[in-house]
Amino acid sequence: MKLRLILGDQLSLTLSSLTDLDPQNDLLLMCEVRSEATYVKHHKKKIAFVFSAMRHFAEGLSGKGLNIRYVKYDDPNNTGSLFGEVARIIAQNAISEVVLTAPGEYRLQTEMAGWSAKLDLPVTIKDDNRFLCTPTEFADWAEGRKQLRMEYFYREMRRKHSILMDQDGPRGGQWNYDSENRKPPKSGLEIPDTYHAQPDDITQEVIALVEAHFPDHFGDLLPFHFAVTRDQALEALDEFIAKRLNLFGDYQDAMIQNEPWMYHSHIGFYLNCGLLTPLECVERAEAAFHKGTAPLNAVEGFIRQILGWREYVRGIYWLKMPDYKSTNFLEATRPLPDFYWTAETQMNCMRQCITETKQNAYAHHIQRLMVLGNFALIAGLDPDEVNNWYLLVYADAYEWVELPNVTGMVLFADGGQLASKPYAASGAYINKMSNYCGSCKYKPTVKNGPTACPFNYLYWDFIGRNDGKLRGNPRMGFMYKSLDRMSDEKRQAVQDDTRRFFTAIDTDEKV
Ligand code: FAD
Ligand code: DLZ
Ligand code: SF4
Repeated sequence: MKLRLILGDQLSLTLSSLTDLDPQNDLLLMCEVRSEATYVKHHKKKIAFVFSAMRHFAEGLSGKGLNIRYVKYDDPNNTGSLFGEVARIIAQNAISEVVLTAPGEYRLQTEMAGWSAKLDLPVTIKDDNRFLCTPTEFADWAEGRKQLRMEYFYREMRRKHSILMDQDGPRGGQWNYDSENRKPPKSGLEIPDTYHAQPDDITQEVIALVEAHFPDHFGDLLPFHFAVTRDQALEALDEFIAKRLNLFGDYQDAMIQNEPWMYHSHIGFYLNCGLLTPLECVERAEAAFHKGTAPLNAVEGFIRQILGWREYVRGIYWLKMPDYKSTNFLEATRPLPDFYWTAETQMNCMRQCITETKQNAYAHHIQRLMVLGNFALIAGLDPDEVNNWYLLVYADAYEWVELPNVTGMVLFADGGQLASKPYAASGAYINKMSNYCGSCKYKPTVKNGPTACPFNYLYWDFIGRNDGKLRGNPRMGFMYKSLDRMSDEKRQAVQDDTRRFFTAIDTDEKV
């Protein structure tokens, strides 16, 4: 009898560890364990989502007549770790081999590599077949390239999977329509609400469990409306394609006060735990283009995120781990300010994005990158603390996708292996792409002094502080020319404002 362990982010019937399943003899194991729920203190909503989706998936397997053992979090015999649960079930059954699909995080992969010796049994770890590019294929693509730019990887993926192709060339003549996808928000947009599932008895039970066992974890548990089954996740995907995809491209980078969901898809949670597959999302979006219900800039933009960015960051993760986790090219050491947890700040953009993160375990890409991430970059926050925050606050966060986005894209801590230059920006960018500044104590047009937008002086302090590391970057030349032209008085004002701002944070003053 083989034991097949299914992890909480492996909720797919097509999983590689299930392909040669012997339904009569094999035993399946799923377990809610303390080690996975607390290796970072995940957002309450994320734990509720994963546990509820796991329970629904197990119920589906059991309905198919499969022999599944499901260990609940509050089972008195629960040992609290994946290994403990595997060892416990082996002690009770005649297991000849353990089979599983490779986990999504390096820490677990390393741990599992030692299981066979500890269990004195063969442990077969199969490649995760739910991605469109394996780590080996990515390493082959990366071999010998000086720069690993997403755009070239993406073009190969388009060709390989024949997505949005016209014979050999890209549909519409261009590979990338990003330049059409940067419209600032305008008033009067009617933004459809995100998908709302009705919590059933299983979800209600899980919500009570999370409330009882994780009271000190970050975030609001209620309201809870995520999809927790594959059918619901497909409904959420179809709703996005019918109601929001048409404007996804235009407003991809836009931010509006009290509009956390915008025209994004909100399917990252479902993709990353296996309820949806990347190819079906891409194909449904492409079909909308062919039907004429969504324009090319929107469909290409959406497809690029999944076929391009998602696969690319995973490739980078497995190529660069474990060293990637400890990189700190800019030698940033400032602790994460308390307002990342409390949202108590007068910077309205930060307050909005943190409050929404707390409520929804979600923020869209530009909020993560150009507000929360931009601040972390220009304030010089410690990469370990920033990574810890991003890994625990979002319901779609797993290290394979979170780490390259934070360490590479946001913090430039990898020295430019992923991004060609830091995504640093002053208040002018946030003011252009959002309506946050209108309700802020600070003024985006004021550069120095107590009413100045902190992003303005922090930006120039960041450029000056990292002169030795960034001046040589060809894409930063323009910024260093501006810095060189800056008067001594202006430089001094930037330094004074920055010092005052950091002192205020260090002394728990509200900034
Ligand atoms: P949409 O905007 O509708 O995009 C569709 C899908 O494309 C997403 O669901 C996602 O699967 C994929 N995608 C888009 N951008 C990226 C990207 N940069 N990297 C990988 N996949 C992408 N994404 C995660 O899935 N988990 C994370 O932990 C995560 N952390 C991030 C941290 C930072 C600092 C930044 C800048 C980005 C992060 N992203 C992460 C990428 C992106 O922000 C989210 O995938 C997206 O916001 C999820 O919302 P959505 O489903 O509405 O996405
Ligand atoms: C995220 C998560 C949580 C909160 N809980 C569990 C769990 O109790 N049992 C489990 O098998 N998986 C869980 N997961 C998902 C794992 O953390 C995920 O499989 C690894 O991080 C690898 O990607
Ligand atoms: Fe954010 Fe500055 Fe605008 Fe305030 S003024 S919302 S701090 S960008």
